[in-house]
Amino acid sequence: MKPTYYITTPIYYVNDVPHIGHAYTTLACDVIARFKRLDEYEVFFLTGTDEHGQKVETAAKNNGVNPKEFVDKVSENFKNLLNCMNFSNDSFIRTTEEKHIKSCQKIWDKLINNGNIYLDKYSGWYAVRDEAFFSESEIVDGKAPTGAPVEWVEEPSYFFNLSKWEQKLLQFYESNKDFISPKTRRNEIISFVKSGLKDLSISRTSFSWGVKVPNDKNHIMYVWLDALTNYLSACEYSNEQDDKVFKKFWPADIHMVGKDIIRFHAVYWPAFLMAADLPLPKKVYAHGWWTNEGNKISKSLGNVIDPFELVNKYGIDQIRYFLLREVPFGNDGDFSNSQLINRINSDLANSYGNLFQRVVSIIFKNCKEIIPLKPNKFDQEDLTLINSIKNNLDDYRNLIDEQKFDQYLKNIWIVISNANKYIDEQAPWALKKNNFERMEVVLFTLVETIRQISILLQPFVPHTAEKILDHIKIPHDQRKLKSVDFILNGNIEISLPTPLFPRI
Ligand code: ME8
Repeated sequence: MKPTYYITTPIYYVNDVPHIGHAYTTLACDVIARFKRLDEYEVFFLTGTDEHGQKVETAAKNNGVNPKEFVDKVSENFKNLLNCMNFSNDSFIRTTEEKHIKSCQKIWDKLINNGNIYLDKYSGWYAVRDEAFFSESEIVDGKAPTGAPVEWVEEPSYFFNLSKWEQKLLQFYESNKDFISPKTRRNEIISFVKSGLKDLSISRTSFSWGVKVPNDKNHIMYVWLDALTNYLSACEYSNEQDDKVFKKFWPADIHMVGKDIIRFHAVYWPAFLMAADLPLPKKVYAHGWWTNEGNKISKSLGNVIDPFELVNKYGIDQIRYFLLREVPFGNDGDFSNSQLINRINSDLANSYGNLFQRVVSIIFKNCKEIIPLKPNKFDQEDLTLINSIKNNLDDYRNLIDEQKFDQYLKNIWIVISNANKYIDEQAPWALKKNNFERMEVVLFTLVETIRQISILLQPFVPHTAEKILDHIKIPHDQRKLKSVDFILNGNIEISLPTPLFPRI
């Protein structure tokens, strides 16, 4: 039986259109999901939309439609982003779906039956933009610490006894060192929990766009309890008849989020799960924040980066590569058009694209359009190149497990650059006249190296890697990670390729 791997993105609020930040998180998950599939895991890759709460209700009102009509429409924009970026999610959850509503009510019942929910009254600050409660001491110049405007809320509310879970959470972080990644986030969360947790208001009565609290018509669930539960709903937590899927995939291997929502995922979520007697996810990874040419990305500044436009202008694989290569994952990054163009021209067109183009053209011209047969004997420099990926597969596995995408790509680009140097040094065009056999060994070595590189690049630049592997006629069942270990047979007829990455 294959090992399983469950990976999730945040579910995005449908108050607005998708932007580059949403595309970035889902892209990181897509790369991991694709890599794990290549490594023969059974993957469940989930994304979706967060459709309840005051923020969405207000957005619907501002658009003059009822919330259901509004969420149906905006949720489509997020679905369209999947195609646009070539994402390979296995499921798309919407929090207005029946099975999700049932899940929320099931976890609520579990929490209340376990004695972790009580009825009281909330009075304090609430920021609709963050959908979060803030204590008096957190308010800075009349605003939430995130800069969001706050309003005073006073209403009856159910509370979750978060304070009771403080020590258990700290123990859990202590015995699961990778649960919160990267390390800086872990430290931040531990000191937040150590500073003392207050019980959490988990229902609202002043508006109605949410999941109804079981047995109390006046309350709807706090949107974050509702939203976090999506990770259970999608793997059939509420399916009482059949728990196979839930047993197979829960707990999730990784919840990928932005650093803005780490507290909800690394504090509230594990506390809810412990209180409901459910197993905890293995990892929460909070990545950094993109700015646009130095400025915070925001609708009011009019500088939102539209992923649909970028892909139309530069190409899907180009954008996928740039986003994960340019900034070490976990760090904040600044989006700049000139950097994007540099990366496309230097890394993709001049290095990877050119390597493939040169090798195939030389074979086309000098070997009667046929990739030479596997030679019986290699020189040391041929083997060094051929083994540079093959001998390091576990390093690539680790880099994906540690979410070090830029390092993974840097390592591959070292091989690409070595392969380009090897062509110059071996000069196969010169060998043609005096050592035809050696020329064939050199060209074979290069195609074999391109094969391995392209297998490993499939998760990042799926269209391009597919084009190359198709071009050198690698069968689909030989494109797995373990296929890197085979060696090409050669004797394959090829045509002249068109450039993979047009220079900009
Ligand atoms: O918070 N840079 O949804 P949301 C990088 N519904 N990533 C960014 C980004 C930026 N400038 N802007 C957004 C919510 N993101 C809740 C989540 S989960 C149970 C509920 C990404 O639409 C990043 O992943 O505000 C961030 O955490 C997420 O979008 C916030 O999306």
